[in-house]
Amino acid sequence: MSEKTIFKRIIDKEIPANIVHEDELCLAFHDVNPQAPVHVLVIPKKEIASANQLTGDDAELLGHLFGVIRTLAQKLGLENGYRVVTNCGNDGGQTVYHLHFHLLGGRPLAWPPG
Ligand code: DGP
Repeated sequence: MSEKTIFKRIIDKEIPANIVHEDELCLAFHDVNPQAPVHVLVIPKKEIASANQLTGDDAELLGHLFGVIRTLAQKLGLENGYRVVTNCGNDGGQTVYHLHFHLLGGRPLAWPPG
């Protein structure tokens, strides 16, 4: 059996995280290495390696995750806007192979990304 990812260990409460939201489908917590004044990760509890592994069966889950993102953006004071990012694979800069959405805000964010 393959090893648990760090995010699965956070879901299972084996390691701590600064959790800002939890429900039956997902978890959201502050990124350990924030790139903006607000940098939260929103992850499904379902083990999906990346956006590249999503299927039509995950449509409802994705809708739920984006609803949580919208609620958190409001709760965290991002009324000026925010960015949602999912890094996918090596060239995408993904380091943890458990699907996650970065919610970034609290300052103007440059475009294009590096
Ligand atoms: P990515 O490069 O898209 O796979 O982003 C992974 C993010 O996860 C990165 O911004 C740092 C964050 N991260 C990695 N390990 C931990 C951890 O143990 N706790 C928390 N809170 N964040 C972590």
